[in-house]
Amino acid sequence: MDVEEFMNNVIAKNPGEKEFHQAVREVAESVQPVLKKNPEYEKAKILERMVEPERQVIFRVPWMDDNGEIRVNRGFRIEFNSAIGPYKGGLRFHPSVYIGIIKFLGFEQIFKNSLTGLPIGGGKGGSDFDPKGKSDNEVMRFCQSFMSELYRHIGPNTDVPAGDIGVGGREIGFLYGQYKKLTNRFESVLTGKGLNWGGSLVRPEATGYGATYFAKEMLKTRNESFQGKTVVISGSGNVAQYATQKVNQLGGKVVTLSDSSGFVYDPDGISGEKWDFVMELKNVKRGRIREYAEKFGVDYFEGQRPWGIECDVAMPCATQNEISLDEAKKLVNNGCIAVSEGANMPTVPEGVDYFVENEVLFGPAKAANAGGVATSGLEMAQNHVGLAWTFERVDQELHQIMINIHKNSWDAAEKYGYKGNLVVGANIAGFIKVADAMLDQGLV
Ligand code: NDP
Ligand code: 2IT
Repeated sequence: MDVEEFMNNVIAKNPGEKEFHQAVREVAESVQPVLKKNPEYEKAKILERMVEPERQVIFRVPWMDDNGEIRVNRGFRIEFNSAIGPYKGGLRFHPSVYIGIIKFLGFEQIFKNSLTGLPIGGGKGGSDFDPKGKSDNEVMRFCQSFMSELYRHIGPNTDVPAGDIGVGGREIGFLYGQYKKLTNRFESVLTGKGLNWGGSLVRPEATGYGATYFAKEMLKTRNESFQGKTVVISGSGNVAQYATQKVNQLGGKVVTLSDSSGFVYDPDGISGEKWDFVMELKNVKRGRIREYAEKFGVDYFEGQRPWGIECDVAMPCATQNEISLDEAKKLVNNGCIAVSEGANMPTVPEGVDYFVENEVLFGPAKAANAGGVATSGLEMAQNHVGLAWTFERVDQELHQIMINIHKNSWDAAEKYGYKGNLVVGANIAGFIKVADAMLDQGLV
């Protein structure tokens, strides 16, 4: 297959969706050796079919703010691929959301979910709604309006949304309440639910823990561990918070956290009561990370990202394209040996290439952050049998899934002549399972 020609078609058909183009190009390039070896995939136009979502829903979300003013947002749910299971993927509420963001996330989700080894297809949704500065009541009214349309498109065996940026426990609660009111059904239609109403232990921790377990596996291949390592983390939301906790537990020291306004640098490490402060600040007070620097008397860098700080391991846990090529170079120059992507597509393509060329242990998002959706799969499994597993059991399953993802990605890379390249390995391992399922199911 000629990748340039393929990409020209994708770009012509999906104009202006640059994040989607970026995600598709990486997969298309990675799977070329597989297509060469297995002409049946090309003959069945598997890749051409994969880049076309099975269904895309775009809808109006009107709601009333606390001043009685009417606001209108746009809602999305893209049901990308159901070859191996019901559509599964998060909802993102952020002002930057447009169709190109939801499509890149939904496309990535297909391969990520495949890597988990669980029967879940790929989907994603969200809205350009900005939860920042909104009251709990405003968030509730928005979520109720959003679900008033979404409910007719989802279901426990059809499509099961969860959280992403701007959608956490609070939002999942309001969404679930409205779904239940509209359908009169208490069922596993969302994950990330509260523990009292069908949620799973470890789901809040899962993405951050998983990305850290993945980094641990990468470090092992060089007889290294987190013990005594300095770790730079971006973001201070769900993924960053629990990556920080797990790094601390494994003997590492996390020296930075950030939000969209800037980053804090705490050379003594963010742990213990300092970590508790972040949890309260971000999840209850919904404040800014700058307040951490004020509270503990450390440096705050307004408008900057943390990649210039010296570290052994970097974990981008905020958003897409948050590590530029220059920042990748800075990290390598400063001695960074491993990068584990907690966020989705946080490194620009040139940065990914630079890490790989310089033999940095690089865990691409669809492998490294798959622990979140994997644990969502475990939440669904518990819901289906009406049980709630212990923390230890879920954590063990999550840990084993991350070990398997690392091994399967490693093995696939080696098999196709890209030893050590987990970008190629994860794309290939994720792709083959979905491609084979599509072949089995005929032209649908
Ligand atoms: P949260 O909303 O809990 O936190 C997001 C964090 O990233 C905040 O600190 C936020 O800062 C920062 N951030 C968001 N957008 C930007 C931006 N444009 N520029 C700079 N900083 C930004 O989200 P999560 O922690 O859940 O998600 C973080 C990343 O992890 C995302 O890429 C998400 O897709 C990915 N992910 C999440 C999973 C999950 O289970 N939650 C699973 C797998 C991946 P601010 O508050 O200032 O906006
Ligand atoms: O990007 C992701 O994998 C998520 N936001 C989690 C999706 C899920 O269904 O748990």
